[in-house]
Amino acid sequence: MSDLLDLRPDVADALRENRPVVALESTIISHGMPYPTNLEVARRVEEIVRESGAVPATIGLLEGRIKVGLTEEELSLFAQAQDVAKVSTRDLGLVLAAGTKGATTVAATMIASDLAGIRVFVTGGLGGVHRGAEQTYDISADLTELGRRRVAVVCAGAKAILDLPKTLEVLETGGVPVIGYDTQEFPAFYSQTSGLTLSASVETAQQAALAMKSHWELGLQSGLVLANPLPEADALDEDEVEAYIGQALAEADAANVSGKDVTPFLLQRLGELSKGRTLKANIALVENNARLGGNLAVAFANLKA
Ligand code: PSU
Ligand code: MN
Repeated sequence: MSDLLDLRPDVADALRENRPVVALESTIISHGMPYPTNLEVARRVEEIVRESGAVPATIGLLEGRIKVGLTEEELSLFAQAQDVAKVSTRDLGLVLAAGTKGATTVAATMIASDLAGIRVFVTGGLGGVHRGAEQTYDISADLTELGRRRVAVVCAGAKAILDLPKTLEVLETGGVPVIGYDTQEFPAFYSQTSGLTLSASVETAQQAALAMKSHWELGLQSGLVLANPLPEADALDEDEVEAYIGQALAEADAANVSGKDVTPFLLQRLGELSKGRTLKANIALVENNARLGGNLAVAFANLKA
């Protein structure tokens, strides 16, 4: 295991004893939601994972180390500090070398999870192929790491701000199974459906755990996606969200927002335009994913026992 990893003692114990652990990312805390909601959600998500019988490990970079399992104090730091970099694959080594604070994206969290031996990771929505990528080439490194890290990512699909058909195509190219949980369709983050049919679906966490086991028994090095639609009661009207996305994208373009600032900008503008309703849905779907991710980690640990 890399010398750069610092495992919180309860995470280290659980991993050594083959007990279930769930990785959680910190970009959603530092760059995905406003304070203090972000801190409340980060705590609540950990609590849900614990209730399911798994140990939560929120991952972030501090003082040149990859912290696997942030303390309560560290969580609060990531929720409030203004000088936390958004860290994807390309940034990891540099931020560690500089010894500065870094919040890990899906891509960077997958790398840390894989190194630590944590096979289940819960987030809100994947990064993916941005709309207009044929001009901008903006494709999240989340998809690259999904193609080469042995981690199952539980999410509500990819964020609705993206080009979802192209995102699925890139995942297919990367050899990443995208499995619908109790659905045949790829969920669209704020809504349960996207009109895009998936090649696989499961009805239980146990079935998903079996798929992980076979996938990796083959020696495949890619991850899996378990796509979990948000609860119906929390879903937003698709046409309404589309209108907000159209406006937010136009504003991003006008303000020359590019690169890693695009996703945080869009999420924040959607929250403002919807008067907080997209944020509320985002919270509901992350909590919903934490529940499923906890169960998945427990089922996967039972297979190995
Ligand atoms: N899921 C959420 N909110 C977020 C993210 C995911 O509900 O803010 C973050 C993840 O960290 C993901 C990142 O990796 O957005 C994607 O950023 P980009 O498109 O720049 O790769
Ligand atoms: Mn990007």
